[in-house]
Amino acid sequence: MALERTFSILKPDATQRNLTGAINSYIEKAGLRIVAQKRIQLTRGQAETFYAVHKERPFFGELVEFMISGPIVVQVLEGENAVAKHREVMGATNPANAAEGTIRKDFALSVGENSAHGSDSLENAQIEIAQFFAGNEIVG
Ligand code: DAT
Ligand code: MG
Repeated sequence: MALERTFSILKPDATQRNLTGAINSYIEKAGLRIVAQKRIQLTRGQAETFYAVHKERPFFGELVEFMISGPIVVQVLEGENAVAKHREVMGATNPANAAEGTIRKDFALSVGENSAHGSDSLENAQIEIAQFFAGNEIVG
């Protein structure tokens, strides 16, 4: 087991429905510590850069529009196996496929408006964290 940090977003559907505290409680109950957190409004450019890996996908335009449709909360989560643990507590991308008791099962509205983002690898976690946080903003 390794102490890791991963990058998390509470998406616009979560801030709009005032669910940030409820989702944070799932994160903390999973044993992850929120070691950095801020509420921001993404610019279109930031959203396009963040999701650049999906730019050829048919849903890219819709994804960017959604991500800039309201405030988001960006976070750094720390814990043992944080990347995999956070993916597990988020549940599957499509809430219809998400396991019971996961964030997306309990809160997501659709595959697009699915309440949460989590890094998919330690390497991507480091890249994503660096896009939104300076080192001195993360206090473990
Ligand atoms: P995840 O967020 O679980 O890592 P992903 O990286 O495959 O999933 O996709 C990024 C986001 O894009 C996802 O959270 C929601 C949106 N998305 C993915 N597949 C989609 C689809 N088929 N239709 C609409 N939006 C989709
Ligand atoms: Mg992904």
